[in-house]
Amino acid sequence: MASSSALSRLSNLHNHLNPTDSLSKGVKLSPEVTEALSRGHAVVALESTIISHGMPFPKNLETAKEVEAIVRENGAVPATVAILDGIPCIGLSTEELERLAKLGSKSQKTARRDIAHVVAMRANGATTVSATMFFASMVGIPVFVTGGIGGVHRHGEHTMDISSDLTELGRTPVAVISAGVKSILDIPRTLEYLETQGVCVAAYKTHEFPAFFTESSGCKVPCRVDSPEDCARLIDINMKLKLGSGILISVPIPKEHTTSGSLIESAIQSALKEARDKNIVGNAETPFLLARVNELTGGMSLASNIALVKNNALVGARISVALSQLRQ
Ligand code: PSU
Ligand code: MN
Repeated sequence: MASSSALSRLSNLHNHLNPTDSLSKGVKLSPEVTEALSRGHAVVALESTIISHGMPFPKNLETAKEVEAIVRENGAVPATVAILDGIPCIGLSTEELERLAKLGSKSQKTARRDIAHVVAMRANGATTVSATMFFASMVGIPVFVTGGIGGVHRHGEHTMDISSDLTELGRTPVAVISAGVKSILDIPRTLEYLETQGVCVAAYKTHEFPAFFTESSGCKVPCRVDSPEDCARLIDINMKLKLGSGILISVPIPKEHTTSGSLIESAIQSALKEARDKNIVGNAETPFLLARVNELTGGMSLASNIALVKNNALVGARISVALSQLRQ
């Protein structure tokens, strides 16, 4: 009988694509990502909507570069995902990253439902969590770092505005490292929805689900993890059992960077009211709320946002390294 490490090597090989495979699948991998995947080294996928629609230029570019640097310093290769001129790219060059950051909201916010359209139009698309998970899974990258994921919007029980990030987590075996869900959303309903989708929701060094700008949401999580190795084991078992669903690993914002909860809450309330008054709905709502909350908090929310993304990159890179060691 083959040993379990031989089995995991086999399944690794199966997951890895060479450049010819990737072109035949209609995606382009950067040379660095191709090399890392073929050697079984740690790779961390990164989304691009956070760059194009989540932060203003030039802070977005600066942050994207710093996040990639943190991933590298911690032993993994960053693979930022975006669609450029209709080609899904996994791993961007500095020029490509700059192009995307400058395009900002002129690029199309691309969730799973938008992928075929953006590619068919040979357009530029910034991938959300759902689309990034799709591409990461396609090429065998099991770890993906972001700031916050989408969720069930407030009043979602009436509008049915539920981010496709949640259904993607139910159908794609990628671990998403995030700081939880912003309280612009309905956090308890988001967790209920993830349970229905069969998603393993874990919290890092805590029993509580974090609320992005603050460490606590008042909601407990079913699974606590205390180290990168704990997370790596969870991801490895999820893959070996072929559960097929994703894992949400929520990492609370570091204490020193939390924005005052009451300041954020009042900014969120004003921004939500404005969105309703201006009838801003659908995929425009999240970028609108992010920008308004930042204006209303005098830039404090952006500073917190950047700090937590960097912290997630650090944790995510360590998880990815622990996972590649486990699968050696
Ligand atoms: N939440 C954030 N920052 C972001 C997003 C969400 O704090 O940049 C982006 C992510 O790309 C996420 C997307 O996948 O918004 C969700 O959008 P929607 O709510 O339209 O599904
Ligand atoms: Mn939506």
